[in-house]
Amino acid sequence: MTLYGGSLGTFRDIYADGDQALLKLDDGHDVNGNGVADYPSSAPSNATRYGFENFLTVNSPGYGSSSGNGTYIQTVDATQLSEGYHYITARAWRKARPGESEVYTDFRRVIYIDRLKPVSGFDSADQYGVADTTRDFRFQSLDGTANSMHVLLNLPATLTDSQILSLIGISNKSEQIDRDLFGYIANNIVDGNHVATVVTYEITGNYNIQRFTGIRQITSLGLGLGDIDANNLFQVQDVNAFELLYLSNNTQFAPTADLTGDGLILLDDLIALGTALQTGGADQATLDAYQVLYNTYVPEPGWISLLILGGWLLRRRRDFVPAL
Ligand SMILES: [Ca+2]
Ligand SMILES: [Ca+2]
Ligand SMILES: [Ca+2]
Ligand SMILES: [Ca+2]
Repeated sequence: MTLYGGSLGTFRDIYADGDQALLKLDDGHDVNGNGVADYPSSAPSNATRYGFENFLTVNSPGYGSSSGNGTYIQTVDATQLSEGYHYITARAWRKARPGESEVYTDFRRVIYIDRLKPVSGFDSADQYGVADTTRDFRFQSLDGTANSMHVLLNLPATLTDSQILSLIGISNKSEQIDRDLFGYIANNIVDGNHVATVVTYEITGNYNIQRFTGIRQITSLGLGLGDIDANNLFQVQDVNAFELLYLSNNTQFAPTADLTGDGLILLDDLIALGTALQTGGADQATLDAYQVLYNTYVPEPGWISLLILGGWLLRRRRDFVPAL
């Protein structure tokens, strides 16, 4: 309702009363949930209503009411809205006399929907600059809600969320490259299967911790999988270093020891290490050390199954090569 004050007192111009109000979400969305776009035509005659929706919860125009005040309410099922920012426009029209052009006023609000954790996805890990050991680990905000991202490389799998959050700092903060793309540049990347723990934040402070495994990087630092200490040699000390990692029960991690690329150091990595050392041309001392490792940790097959398979009792040859 519009009131005009003056020396003659106050009078009401009923043609200034609201006559209709409509609602629009973003660029047009079935915000009233009736299953249709209420004003789908973009024809010139419909141009000011295109993409708008009727208020269905309460739709009480001011024109013709005793007070002149209109009330419009729409209950919206927010579970049907995507994560992040949405733009609401309520448009109210004045009652127009015949032949008058439309007069309306917009009322705008920005809302933020945050029901879910912000989800990121691995994008790429390409060389950055001239050094082949410098890589740019890039991650994309898949729901478009990330406003910052931290990338922590090669953390062991057993860290708790609170332990990971305690490591968040400027040294692992990524750069925002594009609207939904973040990059983290790291030096001295060894040849191996890297793991990135990504902590994504959105503007509400809601966060998500994701672990991306098996990010294979081929670099000049180390011979790759099995060269645990990345000194460009396969040696007995690699076998010893692997054993320590294996025995840590994933409280430690090294990209050179995760032969399977699952972010864990497990028995299948220990078994695969033999092939890596053999094909990598490890010397006999190293292969002998590996044989001891294999004999120590790879369980012998059960006697019963041997009986069934072989028909006689024979201890399995404890040579790692045929088992591969
Ligand atoms: Ca609708
Ligand atoms: Ca969210
Ligand atoms: Ca080595
Ligand atoms: Ca593994």
